[in-house]
Amino acid sequence: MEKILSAYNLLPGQFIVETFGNGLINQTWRVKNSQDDFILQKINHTIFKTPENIAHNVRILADYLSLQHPGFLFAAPVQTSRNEGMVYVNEGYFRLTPYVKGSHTIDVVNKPEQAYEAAKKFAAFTRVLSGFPVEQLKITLPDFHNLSLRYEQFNQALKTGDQQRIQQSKELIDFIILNKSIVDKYEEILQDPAFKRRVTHHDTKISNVLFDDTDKGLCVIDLDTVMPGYYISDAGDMMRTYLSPVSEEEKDFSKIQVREEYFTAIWKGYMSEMGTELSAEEKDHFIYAGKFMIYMQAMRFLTDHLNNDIYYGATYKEHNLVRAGNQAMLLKKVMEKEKIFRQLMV
Ligand code: GN1
Ligand code: MG
Repeated sequence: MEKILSAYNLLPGQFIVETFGNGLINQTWRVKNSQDDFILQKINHTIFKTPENIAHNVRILADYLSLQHPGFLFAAPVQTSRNEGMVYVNEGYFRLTPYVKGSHTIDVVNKPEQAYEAAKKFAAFTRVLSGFPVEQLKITLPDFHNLSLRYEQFNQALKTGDQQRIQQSKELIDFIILNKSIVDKYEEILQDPAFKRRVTHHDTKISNVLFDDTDKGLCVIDLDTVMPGYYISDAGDMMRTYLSPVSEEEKDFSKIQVREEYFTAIWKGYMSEMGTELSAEEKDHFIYAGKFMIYMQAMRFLTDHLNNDIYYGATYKEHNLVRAGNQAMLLKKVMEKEKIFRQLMV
């Protein structure tokens, strides 16, 4: 901590450091005293193999926004005294971001207004960057939302994964294979000129939005996975994480529900900013976005279970199997609601 804070010309002895948040990949702390308040994050270097790409992306976006949309709130990291966007010490890569005054995050969406606000903020992020040359962004996680590759990795795990786990997971394996048409549709999208590659956040869970004390959205945070992508990643991950009152961690699947008013809130919030940017074809795939992301997450958790939890880790033996089953249940429930959702897309 000493070395890290010194790189920012901060005196370590003068700060209180507490762990913060609950992401699966990066570790986060709040670093504060009576004057200053920061969020410190350790970038998971085994997953983000080129952390300098993250720093590069955030820097060029911050520069663009300060010229083109100076009023837009963007959570840019503090530069070190050597004018770098992150510090490297023996323990890894760290970056410091100012804590946005008066902001708070939430872990569970329990009011449709929160879903609306979040969807609006993620959409605004993509919209204000619609003039930004997206190919200038570096790839921080290759093939992150490449569903075809995820399907291949799943197939690979069926060959080389833990035999006993494969036997025990038959039902879920079959479910993934049965819904392979979601992958086929993704491949059509890749070929479709009506789908535009845009500045995409790729991790739109609710805890990545800062709210003010009146519950209005302030800005989006956690910019590691900002890369060129399709809007279905962002819209879909909101559906994955806001529609149900319980998260991917819930073991009692009877609690998994798909709440229509939250679907409406995501749709309206997203379209309030992106409605004029998206093609008719893109909008028409709004429900598909949800299926795309939920299916991908079910498959990623299942693949990890078959591979003995090497990616996500596990706090109990069947952890990733439970998460995969949870997401498969969520997908089923979303598919049951497709007709109703269509009618809500006005
Ligand atoms: C990971 O670290 P966190 O919780 O923001 C993962 C996401 C998954 C999510 C599932 C880089 O995100 O893709 O949707 O877990 N991020 C990475 O909880 O793999
Ligand atoms: Mg994240």
